[in-house]
Amino acid sequence: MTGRRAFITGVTGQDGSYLAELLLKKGYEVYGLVRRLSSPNMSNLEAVRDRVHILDGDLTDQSSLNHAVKTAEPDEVYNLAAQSFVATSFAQPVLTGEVTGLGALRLLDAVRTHSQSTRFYQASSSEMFGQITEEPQNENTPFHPRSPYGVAKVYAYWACVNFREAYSLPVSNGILFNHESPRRGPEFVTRKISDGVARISLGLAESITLGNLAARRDWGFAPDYVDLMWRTLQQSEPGDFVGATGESHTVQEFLEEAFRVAGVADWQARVKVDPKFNRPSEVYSLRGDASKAKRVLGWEPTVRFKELVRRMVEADLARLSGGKSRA
Ligand code: NDP
Ligand code: GDR
Repeated sequence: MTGRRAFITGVTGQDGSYLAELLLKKGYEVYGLVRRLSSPNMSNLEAVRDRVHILDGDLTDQSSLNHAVKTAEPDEVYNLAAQSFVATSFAQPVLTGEVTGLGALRLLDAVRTHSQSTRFYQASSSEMFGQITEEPQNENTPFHPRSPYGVAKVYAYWACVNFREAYSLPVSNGILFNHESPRRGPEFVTRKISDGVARISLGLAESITLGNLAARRDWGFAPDYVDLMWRTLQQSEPGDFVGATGESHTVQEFLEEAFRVAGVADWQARVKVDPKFNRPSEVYSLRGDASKAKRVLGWEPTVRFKELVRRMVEADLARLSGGKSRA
């Protein structure tokens, strides 16, 4: 496929960078929204930086979004930008609402005004399920968000459904469960563990300090999930899709596996627990049912739990020993 144009917000993030690479491989012209930072961080985009058209803008600034949509004239928009760290959303709830919630509405409005045939993908989240009422969770499971982040994502989700219903716009939600990679931000628990365990293994750190080890998540591999995003927008009818592996593990299981991969014995002696990492209201357990994505999109995750842990720990070991890391 050639000649198609895609506009990605959050292009410097974990998913945005993998998605940019995937779409470039498929022949798309790729535009990415980047907000001004005093110290720009384009490290995730390293491999494709010179092939992505960077547009300045911010999800809190309507005029920059209008301008970006007019400039890119996209066939497909992927709204991946967000204040995406759940813990920070408790400390900065209004900012999180502005960016993660209203930001999606601003972008929808820019598309409605300037580019009505554009297909729109919203990065919705399993955090919307929050305090779960059934397991596994699917597209019909009720939402009960447990953080300002989850609340903002529910707002954005319904804004998308509303624009689809009110204006017949081709807007879709991917309700994605946790997905990780060597490009995962260092505060998220999987990367904090892979980096911490690699440091311990190389003699650069003594221990790692975490919060709730009993939390359970359905962890997949980010490149699989950006493929789901693309498949979602190839459908002639818009819709909402859960993306998940269907398997869940505890933070402790992730830890044990990471220490095993790094060849460090006696993990209990290396792990401290500090309640400062606990959240005011926790999401204890999530596990997704992606059978609709399999049936309609032909999507299936290719990387399972142990392989994911291995890839992340090995990447951090390589990076910390001076090798390549962020594949
Ligand atoms: P990241 O945190 O890695 O990336 C977030 C991106 O948003 C970064 O590029 C960041 O830019 C950008 N951003 C933040 N604030 C603004 C703003 N005000 N204006 C414009 N851009 C902004 O997230 P992921 O790649 O992990 O996730 C992508 C999306 O998917 C997010 O919306 C996330 O909430 C959602 N999601 C993620 C899941 C996961 O497990 N990874 C699961 C379900 C949903 P900068 O580099 O400047 O900080
Ligand atoms: P999550 O990811 O909140 O699921 O959101 P995170 O990795 O931050 O937490 C997962 C679980 O681990 C527990 N935990 C810790 N978490 C962090 N960050 N640090 C710790 O030290 C720690 N110890 C235990 C947490 O309490 C939690 O239960 C991610 C983000 O990518 C969202 O943007 C996305 O929407 C969801 O995944 C699906």
